[in-house]
Amino acid sequence: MNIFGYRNREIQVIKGDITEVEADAIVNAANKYLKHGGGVALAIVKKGGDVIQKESNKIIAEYGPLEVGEAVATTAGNLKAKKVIHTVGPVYGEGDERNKLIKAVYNSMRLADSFGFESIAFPAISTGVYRVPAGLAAEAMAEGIKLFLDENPDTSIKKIMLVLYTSSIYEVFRDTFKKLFG
Ligand code: AR6
Repeated sequence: MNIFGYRNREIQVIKGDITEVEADAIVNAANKYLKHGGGVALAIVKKGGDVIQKESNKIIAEYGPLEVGEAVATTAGNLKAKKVIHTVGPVYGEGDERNKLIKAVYNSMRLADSFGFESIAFPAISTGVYRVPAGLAAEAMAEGIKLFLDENPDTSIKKIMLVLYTSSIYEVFRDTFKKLFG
């Protein structure tokens, strides 16, 4: 584990499975329709229970599909977290990937803050099915965290965790966060 600090907040870069993490909110790398059919989304629904997909369906029925960079919350079902925050990252090649990832991180943190949460855990958004290179995702996610903490110095969030599933993506995030926060 690697621990960094920024504006009196703790940032942890961890290799692991986000469904096992103890955090008030865990973030899901979702699609616009909140159809949790693969990747980290499927792992979250499998362990958290079908109630997560059911609440997701309700959100879509009521509000329509999400925009890239938007974030919404559902129950976390059987997971240790209090909420799952679903955000939509960009597909590599669609354009403006960096800003869209910054927005996804910012909006997820804003939502966690609105619940008064003290901890939030992120996966490497867009680096699986959506094919964004890990270096680009790591830099943009770090920038999103910085921006949120710069603009919201009194946030309830005290701990931000990056939970990376594969060794290669973990190494890229560790090195990038060391460069930017170390
Ligand atoms: N814990 C942490 N990270 C994980 C886990 C886990 N249990 N499982 C996978 N990852 P992806 P995307 C990593 O594809 O690229 C889904 O079908 C994985 O190694 O889950 O944003 C959605 O429903 C990768 O680094 O998300 C969308 O349709 C990272 O999570 C679409 O994929 C993200 O990979 C979203 O694609």
